[in-house]
Amino acid sequence: MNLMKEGCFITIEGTEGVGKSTNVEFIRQYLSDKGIDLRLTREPGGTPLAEEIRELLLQPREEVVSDDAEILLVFAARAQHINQVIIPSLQRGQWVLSDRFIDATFAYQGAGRGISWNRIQQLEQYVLGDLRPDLTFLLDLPVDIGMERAEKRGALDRFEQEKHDFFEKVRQGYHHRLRAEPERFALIDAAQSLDNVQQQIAAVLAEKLDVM
Ligand code: Z5A
Repeated sequence: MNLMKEGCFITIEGTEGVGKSTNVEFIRQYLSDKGIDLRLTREPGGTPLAEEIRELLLQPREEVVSDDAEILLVFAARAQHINQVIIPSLQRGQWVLSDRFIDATFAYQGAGRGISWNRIQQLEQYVLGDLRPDLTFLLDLPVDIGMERAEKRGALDRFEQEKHDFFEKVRQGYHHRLRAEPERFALIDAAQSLDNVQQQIAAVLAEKLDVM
């Protein structure tokens, strides 16, 4: 795939309840105030077909979902999302902000479920080609606090029903990604007050806008 992109591709990641949705809205507002044309999207999802796959993935069910089926559904949704939304938007010069992307797969399916990173890299190469985020916010929070915040929201989806140990592995998976590519990540301590979190996010975005 020949990726001639004009816009900037930002992703936001973290374990559950870290405040991604809350801060996606903050980033949208911040960039809109700076006159940036932004396409907001999410994974799994972002197109009608990919949103249907999201439903399949999140729905609690009695049948055991194999790790291979899970990761292939994640990448099927992603292939659709990349082709229909992310690449066309970037090529038009829009910025794209995705609530989760490829790092979530290394964290959840890799560190969490135990699928080898080598296997995930093969799928990454096949589905993403040269596409990678330009900037990734990693909101980091002790697992217990995130689980508490998520539980307050009501019914838990298939991932949210996982236990503490699973999310601990996911959190470590994200830190592994951060250590491998520190220049792409902005690590934000999500246990701080929302004001402090958003001040840090704004500072990172201001720097990004400065160099563009
Ligand atoms: N998944 C996967 O396995 N593999 C993949 O490749 C991808 C995804 C892409 C759905 O993701 C699931 O898909 C996800 C992994 C899997 N499952 N899990 N877990 P999702 O992003 O839709 O689901 P989520 O992680 O549960 O995100 P969320 O529900 O949208 O939570 P959030 O966006 O991080 O948090 P929030 O709703 O913004 O905030 C939670 C609460 O905390 C809320 O009441 C806020 O007001 C409050 N909050 C936020 N910030 C603060 C601060 N700083 N202080 C105090 N309170 C705060």
